[in-house]
Amino acid sequence: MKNLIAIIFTITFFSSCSKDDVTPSGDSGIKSTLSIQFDNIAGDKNLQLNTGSYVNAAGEQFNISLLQYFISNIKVKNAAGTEYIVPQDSSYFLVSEANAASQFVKVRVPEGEYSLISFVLGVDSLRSTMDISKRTGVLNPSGGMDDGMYWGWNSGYIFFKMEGTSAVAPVDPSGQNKFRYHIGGFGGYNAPTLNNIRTITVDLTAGGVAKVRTGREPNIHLMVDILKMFNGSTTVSIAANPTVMFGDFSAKIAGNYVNMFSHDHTEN
Ligand SMILES: [Cu+2]
Repeated sequence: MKNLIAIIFTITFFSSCSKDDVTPSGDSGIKSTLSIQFDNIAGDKNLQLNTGSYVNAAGEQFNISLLQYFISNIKVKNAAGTEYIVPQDSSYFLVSEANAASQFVKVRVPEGEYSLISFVLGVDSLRSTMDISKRTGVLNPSGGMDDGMYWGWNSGYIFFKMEGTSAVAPVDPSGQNKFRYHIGGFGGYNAPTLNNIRTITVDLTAGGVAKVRTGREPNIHLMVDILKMFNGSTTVSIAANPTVMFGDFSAKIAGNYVNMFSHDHTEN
């Protein structure tokens, strides 16, 4: 009996990717939950930390040991062009490949049908410089942020952090051939500096609009292809740039990683 309950729970839990279609209610102003799934992949492969092996456009084979990034400032738009901005205080998320639950970002939006979603990859400059009391939850730099996504007051948050190993990377003190991409830069606090804040807009029309209404939780299933970080307008070579942090080359990586996100489908 216990096994049966476990099976029913498992089916219920994993069936969120195959909901039936139902007619949505009208635009009532009542808010309901919208889920946005960040499904990390590497080309045509599912991303597997440590065990997965991938090859970039430079022909370098590598593994990924860590992948996490901030998603913030979420907005949705319906076909009529009406935009809804999720209240900013409820619009900061840390997506981590090591934490399955974190890959489902949940926001409250008015009931309606949304054909466009946009979000910031990173943390905006205003929030980065706010008093610590306004930077709680995933933004709390001191409260057990063991994921190390904060550099300090002037440099701010690391927006995107990816680490792994590759035979072409130099050997670090731990004896591993490690590469590290820690990308951030919010444009400066006292003086303008590097600004790697990027807004990503995804059209949902082809893959299916999100029908938000009470009692259902539509899920916008996005694919996040980490190979696009290497393969874009700049071909990023691990051998040439094994460690990229707060420096000019990080803008090239940000220029590539804006193209990681694509809409696969929506479960309504
Ligand atoms: Cu899905």
